[in-house]
Amino acid sequence: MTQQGFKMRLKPGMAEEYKRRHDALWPELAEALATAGIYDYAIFLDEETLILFAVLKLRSGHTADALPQLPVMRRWWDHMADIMEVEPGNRPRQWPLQPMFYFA
Ligand code: RM4
Repeated sequence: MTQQGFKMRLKPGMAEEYKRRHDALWPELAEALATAGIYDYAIFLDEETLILFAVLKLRSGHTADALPQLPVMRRWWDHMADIMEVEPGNRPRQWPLQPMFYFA
């Protein structure tokens, strides 16, 4: 297992909508994430800066690097592009975070 933390950024005024869309996460996307070896995936919002802090776990042998090629991932990113900061192509802008502490 490895753990990964990264941040993304929400557009102003979109917190409720972001939460609403993730509460209704598409089952086919949940399946794609699980099949890629992702679990224990959480996203928190810092309301002051609009930073979305994400933390997830990856099973050994995971295929998370191939997720951006999946049509369902692309569709989800298109669906989210109006409420998050995204790169050209609608992938969310993402900044890696350094692990500093872990208590199991
Ligand atoms: C986020 C963003 C991420 C995705 C999660 C499920 O808003 O689109 O890329 O992993 O949703």
